[in-house]
Amino acid sequence: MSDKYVVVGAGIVGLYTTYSLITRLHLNPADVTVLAEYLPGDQSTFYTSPWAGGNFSCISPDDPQTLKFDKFTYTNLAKLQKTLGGKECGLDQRESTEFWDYQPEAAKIKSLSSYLQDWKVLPKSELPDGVAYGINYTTWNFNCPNFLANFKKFLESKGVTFHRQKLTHISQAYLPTTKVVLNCTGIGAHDLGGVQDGKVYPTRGQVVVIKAPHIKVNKVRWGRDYATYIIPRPESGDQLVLGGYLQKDNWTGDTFGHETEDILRRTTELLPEILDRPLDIVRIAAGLRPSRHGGVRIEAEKVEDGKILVHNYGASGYGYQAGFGMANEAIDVLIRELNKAKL
Ligand SMILES: Cc1cc2nc3c(=O)[nH]c(=O)nc-3n(C[C@H](O)[C@H](O)[C@H](O)COP(=O)(O)OP(=O)(O)OC[C@H]3O[C@@H](n4cnc5c(N)ncnc54)[C@H](O)[C@@H]3O)c2cc1C
Ligand SMILES: *[C@@H]1O[C@H](CO)[C@@H](O)[C@H](O)[C@H]1NC(C)=O
Ligand SMILES: *[C@@H]1O[C@H](CO)[C@@H](O)[C@H](O)[C@H]1NC(C)=O
Ligand SMILES: *[C@@H]1O[C@H](CO)[C@@H](O)[C@H](O)[C@H]1NC(C)=O
Ligand SMILES: CC(=O)N[C@H]1CO[C@H](CO)[C@@H](O)[C@@H]1O
Repeated sequence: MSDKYVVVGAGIVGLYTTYSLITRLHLNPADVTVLAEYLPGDQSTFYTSPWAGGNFSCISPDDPQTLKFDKFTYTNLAKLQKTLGGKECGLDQRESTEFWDYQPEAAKIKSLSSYLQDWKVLPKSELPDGVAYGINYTTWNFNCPNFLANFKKFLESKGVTFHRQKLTHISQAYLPTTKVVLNCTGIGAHDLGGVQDGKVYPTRGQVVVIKAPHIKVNKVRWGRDYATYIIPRPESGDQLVLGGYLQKDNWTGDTFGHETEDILRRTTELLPEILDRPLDIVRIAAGLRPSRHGGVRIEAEKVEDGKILVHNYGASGYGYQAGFGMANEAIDVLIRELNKAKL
């Protein structure tokens, strides 16, 4: 084992990045170490990935870069699912219906309609009151905690080392033989010593997880200032994730009774069939999406002695659905830096 390549962070972005690093640079996985305070299996407010509902949805922003990351991820997940052992890895496809209270951006619809499977624009007559636009397609759903655990297990089986460590300063990421560091610290990028990124802020969300074997579809409604969603979790013993909230700059990991009630009201209004069986609440949780003013940061930073640092954080509410594309971009940046270093 050596530590030529260090990935800091073991959330979904760190795992996608580790996978892309190994496959695209054809590395010996034994040269790669993942360093993180929290690892798959852990639960903490400062570890966002286990809390996600885990669907591919149309929530992400409309800029060309995000549209590209979404597309890359959606169209490459089938291969990743196969590599990780099929749908038992915690990733599967489901039908999804999404409603908007307003007309979404044309560029976004153009991009999504070019690759989403079974894409269908719903006729106006089928839209509920107050809805301006609706689509129906086949999406990807993650069972987030299982997927993280299986992804880690797969990378370990190839030879990658996972090491638990809380860094208090960026310099600690450089182990004796380290040549390249990839920074995938999510919300942690806000206050890690060295160069704190004040642009990083949390977007808090609360979800209610219920047991609902009779609900097999995703249903989402996007308002200007709210988001309501219903997401079945694959291979989870029939768990259904109900949400949610998008609260900017709110750091609390606590959950609130009035938010649970509001989520149940909105989701059962959107999909009344939820109440065809008695409500069986499994868990109520809150997480902090790692948002960033100006969007994700994927760029190289100069560090001394020819070492390379590439940042990849700020995935906000779409680390699962855009993260594979972000990882691919981060590796493009790394390859350019490696080539420069050779000149
Ligand atoms: C309620 C909710 C629902 C969501 N639903 C979806 C969804 O349906 N689809 C979707 O695509 N996204 C969803 N998201 C967003 C998604 O969860 C995030 O975009 C994603 O988890 C971010 O992953 P990450 O790897 O960047 O960060 P994290 O998962 O937070 O991982 C950060 C890693 O860096 C490590 N780290 C940080 N600082 C340090 C340090 N100083 N030293 C050592 N290690 C450090 C941490 O320990 C951790 O391992 C949702 C989020 C929430 C809260
Ligand atoms: C559905 O996906 C969006 C982004 O992909 C996310 O913000 C939302 O929270 C997800 N739903 C659930 C239940 O997590
Ligand atoms: C990651 O980026 C953040 C924000 O710039 C910074 O505070 C932190 O030191 C970086 N960590 C590493 C390991 O490069
Ligand atoms: C954070 O959100 C909770 C729940 O909605 C709310 O009670 C609290 O006042 C918020 N805190 C801040 C600082 O906005
Ligand atoms: C709400 C809605 O129109 N759902 C449809 C989405 O597409 C599938 C497959 O074509 C239909 O079975 C659903 O009824």
